[in-house]
Amino acid sequence: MEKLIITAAICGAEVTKENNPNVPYTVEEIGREAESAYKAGASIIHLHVRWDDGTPTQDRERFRACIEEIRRRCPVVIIQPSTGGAVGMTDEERLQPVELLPEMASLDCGTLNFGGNDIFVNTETTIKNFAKIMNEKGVKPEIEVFDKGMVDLAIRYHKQGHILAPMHFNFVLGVQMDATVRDLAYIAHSIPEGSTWTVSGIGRHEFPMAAAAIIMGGHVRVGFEDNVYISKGVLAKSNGELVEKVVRIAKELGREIATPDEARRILSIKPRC
Ligand code: KMH
Ligand code: ZN
Repeated sequence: MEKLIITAAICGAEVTKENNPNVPYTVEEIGREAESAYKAGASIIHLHVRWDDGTPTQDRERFRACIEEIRRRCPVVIIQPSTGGAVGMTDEERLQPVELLPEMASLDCGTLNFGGNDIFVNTETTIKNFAKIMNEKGVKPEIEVFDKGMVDLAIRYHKQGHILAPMHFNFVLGVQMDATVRDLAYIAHSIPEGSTWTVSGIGRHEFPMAAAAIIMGGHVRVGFEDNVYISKGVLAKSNGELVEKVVRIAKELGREIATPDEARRILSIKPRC
């Protein structure tokens, strides 16, 4: 089995300091949280950024400042900006961090309900355009799928030449599709041979889905974007604490942790010079 790639989604766009006071907003806080996750064993930082008051933004210069701060603290970690941003943002807003030529970026492969009246819109035109720009710039997409239909859509777009192999999927379970071992097994068996996958279990599903992925040979995402608790009713002190828990589970189950360079090899990411 390959070593385990741990991604830390340190910030997100929806969770706030009211949910957990340790959710980072400022450049310094984002750097601190990325460093805590990296030191604990994360090789990828899935990155959203905020203004100092907590408002989510896809502003290119804010991303630049946060990426520089993360690079200063952990030069080798893989930084994966979000192109999902927050519900309601335009495609142009969302694409801004890709201009900074990160090694990876998220690519959301479908539209879904996002609570209340919110709809997270990803039309066919959006997905194909985002994929085209990422291909042109040599940015490896992490294909975000919230249900099995989005896997099918990604495979269709791959066959049409829009999304390149080897594909790397993130199964976000517990929003639209259930976060059960049955559903994880179903979706993990639906991706093409040679693809890789990670799972993000939302809320209380974070660690059970992590344990399942560790056993199944997949990879794991944790972090405040998905879950703010270290155990039932106990807020996590940092993203690093969430990563440490995954590392402990993996060690108990005999799975080694990948370094960023090992993650680059597993995901076929060409390092930037
Ligand atoms: N905040 C969500 C609307 C991504 O990062 O690509 C979108 C999201 C997915 O978090
Ligand atoms: Zn995200």
